[in-house]
Amino acid sequence: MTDIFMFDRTAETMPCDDIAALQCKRVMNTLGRAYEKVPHYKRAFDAAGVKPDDFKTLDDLQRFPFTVKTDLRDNYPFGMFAEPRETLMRLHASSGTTGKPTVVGYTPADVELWTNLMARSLACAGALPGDIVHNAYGYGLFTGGLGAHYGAERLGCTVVPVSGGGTERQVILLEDFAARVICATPSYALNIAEVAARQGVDLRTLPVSIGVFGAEPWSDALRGELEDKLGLKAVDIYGLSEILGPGVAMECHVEQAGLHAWEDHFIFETIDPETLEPVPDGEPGELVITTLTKEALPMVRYRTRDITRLSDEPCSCGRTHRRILRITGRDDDMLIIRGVNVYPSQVEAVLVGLPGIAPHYQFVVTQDGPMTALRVEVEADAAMDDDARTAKAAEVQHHIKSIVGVTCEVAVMDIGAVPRSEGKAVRVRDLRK
Ligand code: DLL
Repeated sequence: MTDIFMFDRTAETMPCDDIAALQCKRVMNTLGRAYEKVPHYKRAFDAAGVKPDDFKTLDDLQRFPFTVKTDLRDNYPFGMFAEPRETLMRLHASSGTTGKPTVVGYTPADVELWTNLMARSLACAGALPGDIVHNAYGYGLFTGGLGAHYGAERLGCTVVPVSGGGTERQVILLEDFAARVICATPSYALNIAEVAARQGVDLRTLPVSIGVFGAEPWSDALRGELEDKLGLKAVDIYGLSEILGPGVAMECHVEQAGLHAWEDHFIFETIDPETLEPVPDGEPGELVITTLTKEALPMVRYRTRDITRLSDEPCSCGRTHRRILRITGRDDDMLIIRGVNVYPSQVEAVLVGLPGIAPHYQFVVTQDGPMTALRVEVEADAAMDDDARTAKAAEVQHHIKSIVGVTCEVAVMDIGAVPRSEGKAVRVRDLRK
């Protein structure tokens, strides 16, 4: 790694054994602090009959209880913090579908850690000191905007803190400021590309050449579409508020084949969400993360609900951290339609690139007697008469059935009828409740 970076990059290429030794040392600290400072962890460890001292080797982590989102809700707002509220520098929150938000807190050291990991992540994406970074992640309680902002500044970039929304203006700024890097959700990047086309701006001719896309599931098919429409290299970024925010794992621009999970600061496991037993690398499972260096909000075996696979295939970029393969979706977004498990991103992969269909879609879920029924609303990419629409719907339905294995109704809507996103896309309208 070159030394033009203003943060330490040696950990990215550490030998795997050294990473494991570091994890072992650091996790003892997390377990001890959680047990001593957070009543929830004391109760949970005691109920499971384990003490921090029982941890001797990394395998022992499996003896410790999981933490789940409702633990944060039950201790709302500050009950999970391991440091006094007065010492915190920042609060963020993510809104749930029901009730109170999930609140997370950061000490100055936590913000410093986050900043460095985001700088590391942006460099991994191919960003360089001196680049202009157009940051279209939302600023506010959502961690995307400020997380990318601090990281880009630490990397030595010039940040355009545009946030989400005002899409016409986004296009003007991309053109006038000539950013080399754009940060956005993939669905919002697609929206920007569509608005640019309407404004007569061809984004492919602009200097923007790296897209740092994440915060929601997306498919390799959409990656191809975004690379084509924006004329850039699209890389995936992963993170969640409960663990840090963006910058927990990042795809490298070299292989674009899964996200390097920053194992010097987190331990990653995958489990079967039903049996809670570990699943081997390469098999799909729910991602479970333990923080190693967070002060305010230590997380022990946090069940993310995100379904992915871990890979220890070496990467030609030289980074040694194992990779998280593309996240197919959240366990709680998975639908079971006539016995078939289906995630929105699987259907996205079918739709993108189908002739006559725009890459915008939404699932509408209804109850049909004892069965759950799925209607997939897609959009025509040009005006269509009723006969053409019916034929197109049958074609899309056939593709979904043959590739994803699920039978669903398909509605081909007018251009613009599927809602556009300015942040995380709403992929599912559940009318069952
Ligand atoms: O979405 C943090 C973030 C901001 C990540 C900007 C990347 C870029 P939350 O709002 O707490 O935090 O939502 C976290 O979003 O558990 C996943 O379900 C989903 N998610 C995040 N990144 C990806 C990704 C931010 N690359 C939740 N692929 C996570 C798929 C993702 N899903």
